[in-house]
Amino acid sequence: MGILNVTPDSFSDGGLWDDVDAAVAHGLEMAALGADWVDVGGESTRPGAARPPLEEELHRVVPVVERLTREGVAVSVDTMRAEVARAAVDAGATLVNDVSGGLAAPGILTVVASGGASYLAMHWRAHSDRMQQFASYDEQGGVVAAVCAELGDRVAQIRAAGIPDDRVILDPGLGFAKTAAHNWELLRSLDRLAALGFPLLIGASRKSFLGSLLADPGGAPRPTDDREHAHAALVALLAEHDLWGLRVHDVRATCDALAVWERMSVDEKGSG
Ligand code: PMM
Repeated sequence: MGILNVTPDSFSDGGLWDDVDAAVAHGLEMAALGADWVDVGGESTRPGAARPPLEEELHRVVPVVERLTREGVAVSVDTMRAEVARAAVDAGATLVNDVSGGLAAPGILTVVASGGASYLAMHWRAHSDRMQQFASYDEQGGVVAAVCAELGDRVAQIRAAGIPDDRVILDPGLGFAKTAAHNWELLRSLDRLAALGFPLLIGASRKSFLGSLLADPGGAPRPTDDREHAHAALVALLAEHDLWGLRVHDVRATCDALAVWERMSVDEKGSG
């Protein structure tokens, strides 16, 4: 899944694609490079981000969804708002990527149920301006147990809204109310997340836990646009987990890493 943030302030690609033509061209490029989905988002969720007004989010997202869909690209919409999900589905999006898993606007579940789209529910605890205050999991038996339990609660709400299980994908939400240590622990525990019984998507691309891993000797994190090699290494390590998807900025680097993994898992006679 290629990331297309049509925002002025996302942490990695903010401001790059806020013109519709540039955004559509980038979406088409990611699809041509091998992205099965292009994920169009009009709200930055980097830590500390303020929310855009509804009208602004609609204005950013809908024309891009419409144009990419018309070009035959499978589009998901990255939104927490029911109104944006509705408009994007009407414009052709077939997947709603809700980082709040329905907590920010419960009405989004009804929109998804009635619109026939699939639903990607991420683990989330609070909006970005205060989410890091909620990065504590000790009382719930640790981050993995808490994320599994809280995603399980989301699944109950999703089912109650009438979205069938075969249209649901789950995501542990790396970096959302999580420290770097929490993210690594979740990545080491994908089998426990998979035991929830739903396909999984992971979004690790260029996130700050990679920046802190690669910090310079003075402790300054590696800049956002220089974390791709580490991400590609992570992709190759994650490949064995049969994930539903990876949400990434660099589609080519991701596909290259997956090609290496795939070739390594085939023996010399060409069988798996
Ligand atoms: N991360 C971001 C935004 N949307 N959606 C899902 N499902 N999973 C994620 O990990 C995720 C997301 C923040 O990253 P960005 O600013 O690069 O889009």
